[in-house]
Amino acid sequence: MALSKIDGEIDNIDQEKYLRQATHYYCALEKPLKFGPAVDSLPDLISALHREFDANYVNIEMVNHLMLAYKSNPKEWRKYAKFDRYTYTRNLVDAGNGKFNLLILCWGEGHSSSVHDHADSHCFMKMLKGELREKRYRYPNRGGDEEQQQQQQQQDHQHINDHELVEIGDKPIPVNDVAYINDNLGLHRVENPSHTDTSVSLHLYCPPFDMCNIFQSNGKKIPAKVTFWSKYGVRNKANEQ
Ligand code: CSS
Ligand code: FE2
Repeated sequence: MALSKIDGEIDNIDQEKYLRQATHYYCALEKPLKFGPAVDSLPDLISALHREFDANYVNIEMVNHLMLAYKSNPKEWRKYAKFDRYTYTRNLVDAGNGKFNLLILCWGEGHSSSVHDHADSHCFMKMLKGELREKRYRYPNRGGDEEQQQQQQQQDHQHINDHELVEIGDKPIPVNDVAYINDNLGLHRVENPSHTDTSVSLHLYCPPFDMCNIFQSNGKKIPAKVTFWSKYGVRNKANEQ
């Protein structure tokens, strides 16, 4: 299991490189750590995250533990859960002193994201209500380490067009589970498969980002700005950050 370090002293490029390397082999924990702190409410979770991010390094396993240890209570998160008829919404719950963003995402019936990356940040996604399905894809043409080059060679050998998105996973995320992804692990597309029920998820991104990339099925990468639908329970009418 990898530990990841976020250190203000290293510049952004080093940090990006560090995040890619440090989290390449990371597998999310399925159960909370045996001796990790208890989390009894959403305010508790937010305080514990602030304590965790106070240090100039961050323990990704501990963040995963905290997200898993919180058990969804709609009374606590309802005020952040604001839906739109046409698209999923991103609602800021806490800006984490600039070190992380905690968001509640609200997915109407059948809503989905584009295929996207996470700007070299860590992404934790915890289900609060309903269902979400996550499809993963290999990050197309990501230069880099030996293993990726080997994968690329295998695909070339199998005559897989390296420009097309290659699906590498498809799974449902049940309520209270936590999914983890970073750009090393690939891209994803998230969908509420239900046509009768909404879903709600809690996302932690560290470091925070306001741009990511979305991908067409031919692998073409398009930069996209991400915006907040509401902040701290208050609707952002301009739909801007
Ligand atoms: N990354 C997407 C949601 S799926 S993790 C977003 O922040 O909008
Ligand atoms: Fe995502």
